Amino acid sequence: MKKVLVSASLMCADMMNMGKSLAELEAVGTDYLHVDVMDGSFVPNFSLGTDFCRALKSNSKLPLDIHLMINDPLYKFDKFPLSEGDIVAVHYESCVDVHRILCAIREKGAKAFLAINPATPIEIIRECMPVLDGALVMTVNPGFAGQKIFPGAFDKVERTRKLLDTADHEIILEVDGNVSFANIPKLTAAGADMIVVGSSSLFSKEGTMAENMAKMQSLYM
Ligand code: S6P
Ligand code: MG
Repeated sequence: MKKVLVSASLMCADMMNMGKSLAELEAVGTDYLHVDVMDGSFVPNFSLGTDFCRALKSNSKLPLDIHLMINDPLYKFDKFPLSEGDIVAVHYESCVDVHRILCAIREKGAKAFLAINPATPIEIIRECMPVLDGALVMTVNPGFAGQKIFPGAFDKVERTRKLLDTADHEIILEVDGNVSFANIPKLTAAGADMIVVGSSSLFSKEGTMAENMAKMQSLYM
């Protein structure tokens, strides 16, 4: 079976039963806890934050995949509890000095990922590749769960994979947004090696979490 890293989008979990969800996520073999941080300014929504991440650290062994959808992340990212192996993704569209923040994230011992919105050209990734651990290609506009993948997403993922493969070190290609059962084969075939999964797959009401995970794994291409 192809190895694909699974990052579970916690904004799609049952907020009133988070402890139970965390235990289930560990049991089914989730690789990362995806934490969507929204400030109501960079995106038109509010979501999870620093205290939530601290609570995750005390209640789960899984590493965090912190997706910062906020303005001025350079002055805010280190308010999050970070351990070796955690990921911090910052948006190109939110940073004046992208290179500086990617280096600062690495200095804290975390992995630096650069996120880009659907309308942002992939070429901006090239200059950052020497200091990148991963690229996060948004397959929906950020802000909400339950959206539909944007036309052209599969082609964009394929082009990004080709670009990342020219780097002199391994760079993970993460995709986020409507990573549904129907879209997983196309996204993994296009070169995604890390998927953010939410309401349209891992947390789908169609099955239990274990059933959904098994179905996802059978769809990797
Ligand atoms: C969107 C956010 C995402 C969503 C995830 C939800 O702004 O960054 O991480 O939570 O995409 O999954 P789904 O299957 O509902 O699109
Ligand atoms: Mg996200």
